[in-house]
Amino acid sequence: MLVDEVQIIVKAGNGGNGSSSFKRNAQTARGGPDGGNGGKGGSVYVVGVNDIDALQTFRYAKKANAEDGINGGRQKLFGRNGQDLIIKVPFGTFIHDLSNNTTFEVIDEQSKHLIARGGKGGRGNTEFKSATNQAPKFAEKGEAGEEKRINLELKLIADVGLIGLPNAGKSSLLEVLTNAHPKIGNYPFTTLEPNLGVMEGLIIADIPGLIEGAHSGKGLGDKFLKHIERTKILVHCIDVSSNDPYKDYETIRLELKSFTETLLSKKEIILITKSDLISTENVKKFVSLFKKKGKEVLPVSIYDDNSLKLLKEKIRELIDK
Ligand SMILES: Nc1nc2c(ncn2[C@@H]2O[C@H](COP(=O)(O)OP(=O)(O)OP(=O)(O)O)[C@@H](O)[C@H]2O)c(=O)[nH]1
Ligand SMILES: [Mg+2]
Repeated sequence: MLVDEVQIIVKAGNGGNGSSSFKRNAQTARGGPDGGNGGKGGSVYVVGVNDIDALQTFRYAKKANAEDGINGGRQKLFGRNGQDLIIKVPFGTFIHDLSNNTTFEVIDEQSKHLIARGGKGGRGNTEFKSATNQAPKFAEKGEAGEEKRINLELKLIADVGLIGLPNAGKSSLLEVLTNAHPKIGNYPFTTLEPNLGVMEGLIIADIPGLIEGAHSGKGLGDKFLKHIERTKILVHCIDVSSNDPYKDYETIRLELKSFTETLLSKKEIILITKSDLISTENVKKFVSLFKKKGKEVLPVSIYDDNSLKLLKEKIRELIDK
């Protein structure tokens, strides 16, 4: 199951306490202060990774801690710093910090984003020695690490989104156009979560089938529409065996609109899929039916390489436009 939204609490490590101690050994009965400093607490960072499943880590675990710094010790022993915690999130994840209501997006693997700062280590009493106080007993406590509640929400970054009613042939197209091997089946809702594939450097997302009322949660609901919100173009698949293909088209368009108007304004390619199932004559009828409504459609079949070639060209053309 794709985990595409989680809310978690992250806690940076506390700083270690400074130590308060005095040199004592056989030679020195009353030596000076020798308490070491505490180590710094580990901080919590987020980095982007190329793995849409990276949020799985938080399917059950809702808390993530970086390590505390170690306390300072006698003989000026410095406490070790706590280890940082690096949280990996897929590219396209929005990090919303609920404590200060800020949001940013993780788009690459270049940068490490600080989420919660580790506490500073406390200074040991050695550091407080001065001309006027040769034997300070005071040592600092380590500072507490920051704690934050954050929401991680993935919105896939794909160039092309495949949409349509269930069973329209979306996943089959993803398979023949890209390197992906999605589950394909002759029944509705074969696809239960988005699949991604790469076609000549373009990322194509195949999402579960949409039905009337999807925007308000019907079927697999609006859960996946957010994943096509940021695509450059939509490829709308309409099954050639439908009784009323234009109505199918309008049903989906209405769902897109109800989810967010921006989906409607995206460039689109309308496909009549599985064109091998009917005669060329009838395919032409479909094409002219859409033409009358002012829409251009492209008939495709996974068994017709030429149609796939035309589709690839069309995708390129729209992306480059
Ligand atoms: N004859 C023929 N069958 C096709 C073609 N494309 C897909 N199919 C069949 O149509 C059925 C549905 O295909 P899928 O690719 O799973 O459809 P989908 O739109 O991803 O379906 P959901 O994930 O359920 O929304 C499968 O049995 C495919 O083998 C095609 O071009 N020609
Ligand atoms: Mg599918």
